[in-house]
Amino acid sequence: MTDNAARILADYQASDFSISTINLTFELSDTATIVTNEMSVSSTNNNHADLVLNGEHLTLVSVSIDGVALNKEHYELTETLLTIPVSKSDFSLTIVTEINPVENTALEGLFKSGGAFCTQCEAEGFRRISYYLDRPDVMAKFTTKIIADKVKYPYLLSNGNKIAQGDLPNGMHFVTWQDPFLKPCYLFALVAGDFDVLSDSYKTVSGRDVALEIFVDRGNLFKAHHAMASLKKSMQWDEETFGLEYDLDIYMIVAVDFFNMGAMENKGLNVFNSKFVLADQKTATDTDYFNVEAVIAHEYFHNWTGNRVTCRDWFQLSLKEGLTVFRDQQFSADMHSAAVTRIQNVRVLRAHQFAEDAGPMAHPIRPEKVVEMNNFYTLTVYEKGAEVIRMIHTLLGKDNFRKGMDLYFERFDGMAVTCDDFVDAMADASGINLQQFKRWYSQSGTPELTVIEAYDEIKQVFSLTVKQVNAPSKVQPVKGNLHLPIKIELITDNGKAQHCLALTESEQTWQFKGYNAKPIVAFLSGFSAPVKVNFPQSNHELATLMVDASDAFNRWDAGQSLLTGYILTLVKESEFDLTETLIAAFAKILASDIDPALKAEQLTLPSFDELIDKLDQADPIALLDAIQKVRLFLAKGLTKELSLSYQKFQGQDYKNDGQSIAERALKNVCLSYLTSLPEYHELISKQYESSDNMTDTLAALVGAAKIANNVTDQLMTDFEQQWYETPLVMDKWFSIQAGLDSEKVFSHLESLLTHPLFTLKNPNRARSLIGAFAQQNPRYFHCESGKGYQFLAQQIKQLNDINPQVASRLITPLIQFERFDSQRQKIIKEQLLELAALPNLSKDLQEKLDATLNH
Ligand code: B3K
Ligand code: ZN
Repeated sequence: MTDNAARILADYQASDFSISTINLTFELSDTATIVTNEMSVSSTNNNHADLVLNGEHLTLVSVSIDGVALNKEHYELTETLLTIPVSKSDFSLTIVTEINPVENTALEGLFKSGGAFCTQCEAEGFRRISYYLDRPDVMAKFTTKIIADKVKYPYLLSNGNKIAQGDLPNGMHFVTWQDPFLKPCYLFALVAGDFDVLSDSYKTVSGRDVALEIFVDRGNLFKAHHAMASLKKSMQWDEETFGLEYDLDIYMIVAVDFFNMGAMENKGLNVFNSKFVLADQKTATDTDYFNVEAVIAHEYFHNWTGNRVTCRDWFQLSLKEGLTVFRDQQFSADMHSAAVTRIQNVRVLRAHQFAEDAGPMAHPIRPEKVVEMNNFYTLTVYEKGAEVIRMIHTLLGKDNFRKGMDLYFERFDGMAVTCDDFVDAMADASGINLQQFKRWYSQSGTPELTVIEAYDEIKQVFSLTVKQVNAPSKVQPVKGNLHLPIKIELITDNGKAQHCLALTESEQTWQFKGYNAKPIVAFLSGFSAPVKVNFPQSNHELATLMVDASDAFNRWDAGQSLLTGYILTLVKESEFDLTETLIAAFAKILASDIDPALKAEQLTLPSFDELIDKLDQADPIALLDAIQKVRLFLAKGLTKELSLSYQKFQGQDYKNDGQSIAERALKNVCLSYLTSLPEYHELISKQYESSDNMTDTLAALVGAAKIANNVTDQLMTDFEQQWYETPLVMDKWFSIQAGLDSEKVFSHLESLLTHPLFTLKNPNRARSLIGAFAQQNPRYFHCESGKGYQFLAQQIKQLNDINPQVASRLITPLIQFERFDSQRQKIIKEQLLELAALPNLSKDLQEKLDATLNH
């Protein structure tokens, strides 16, 4: 089996060996850390198999069994495996390895982030620390001793409880930690460094005191309070909502600047990207505050959904991720506006998950074939996975869902299980049959629904027919019908009626009696299923729904459909007249007294990514021009109203409560419309200069990047000088420059690559420039010359050697090239072929390029 061979779900076999305890000793050093790993190993069957341990980028120092050293003839060593023939069924195995944290730019295993040592083991990073059975169904009790220089590394942290500590000769010290819970190695963590610590405590519902500690870089303590408050809210919410209590005496969070993703739920010791911990008025936007709270909650919720009950194998990743995303979404909905939270979830799904599900890397939420597991931490597994859990919640109802969760923990606490186990617990607890529903786990692609209305005036019967199509793909040529809940509302002059329809067949018709006029249908209330809907409703009906539908998602969605209709027509017909219906509908919204945050969502145009999904092989520039026309049309038609709303909320003192956040959101949407008109450009520098918070400052700068004139340069220079020493804010600065709406962006990009603060080695920084350009500057990323694509491909080439995970994420817009016109497809394909020919192509990129080029 070669390294790049795919692993297949159907090939799963239980391990021939178990490991009951593992004692790790780390002698930390920048370039030569020594890891001593003593394991108690037992055979689980009579297969008499060799013990095959995973290990990568390790220097093996020694191996011994029951204290007897093995020499080289006694084992076989390759770049990825250590194979040891064994004759006993129970034995102690000690392996000593040497690793080089400083050279580890992939940021998997043990690495250095600034001055601190830290680890990232999920999915398969532990094998870069020591030889081990690196799979989630092998669960052991971990004891970890860390030895390091006392001055440089005063804090030595690992999972569980501290059981010993002391000083050692030569200025060294040690701390020993023991985690009483069995866990797979992907949940192992170690951190060593010098930090400021924010300490607090939480009394659980049963009265236990839990110490809470947040570790941040020195000088950043004042930015950790929001994270701490978020943690406490999460702990309380999980007790109240699911009866789930924290289980150790201490919960630690460490913020680091070098991190591949958002955060990691290691047992008792979460490691976080500092982006999702640090927040204060001056440096964090309202969105940053929201995200810090959501990610803190997400990782905390993993303690039960992920850690106490974990995955049998990595194909089951959505067991913990889909469920935990659903839980964090529910939490955010309870903490803030449920409607706005839901709308934002749907935007992400439509803009990005649908594209993934239609592209070359499409996979079911439970993938069946994986080359590099890190490639499967996707919007599909996470966000669509959460939608699947949400549908179970809708089909069962809240109370039955809770019963299902209780049964799930009763059956599986302390175990490594499958998605089927979860769904079975839900079905058994509720008595609701979920057999057909399980297809959501094995089928990829976004289902498409077509809705047909019929009204019989004589019988006074309204009927609604819904068809579902699950289009075949190369990998899945035959797909079955799915079981999905469709919530609707029928609206007439006499009233409104809500229904929840269960669609299970390819076509079903529902009849509603006693209608003396045809009702207007609000379809898919709350976005009750992750589907595309083809339901031609008239502009008049949509305008009515925008105001009259009971469900906020439906009201918002009707507005989005109306706007989408106009924009897509404009893509085809450049001289199409925009009607007053649009102006009237949006004027009504602006004048209404609904939550300003919801207004902001209603006024926000569907994004480029959401729209391109509705076109076939589109010219991206034609789409952008159409969006711009509608934006200008609304700005001109609603100037007075926009300006009134803007003035109403501009210039207030900063407050961090829901109402103020909502008002800022609305104000800044108004700003972005108004500043598409030259006579309002001056608002940009005015707002920038008077701002007392990052939300308003950034909104002004985004506006500046759109107008791209000398004011832009001035503001950018000012901002750079002010924030040069603050990495997370400088990330924003890089992103805004990457979004410059001018041909000049290319020369800017080139000079930013050589900016003293730029480095591809820091994932946040790499993403802030390269990712932001590819995702937030469609006009120049997709420019006809192909320069944008070339720029991205060049950077991916370098990242391939530095950090394959980051490279593999950034390649997404290129592999989805079939969405664009044939000329662009050709240029992108050339870039992909060049990348595929790289001499040291990582398996992360290789898997995606194979799927794309053989699509
Ligand atoms: N479980 C981690 C993600 C690990 C990603 C590995 N490439 C964070 C989370 O989902 O909570
Ligand atoms: Zn997660």
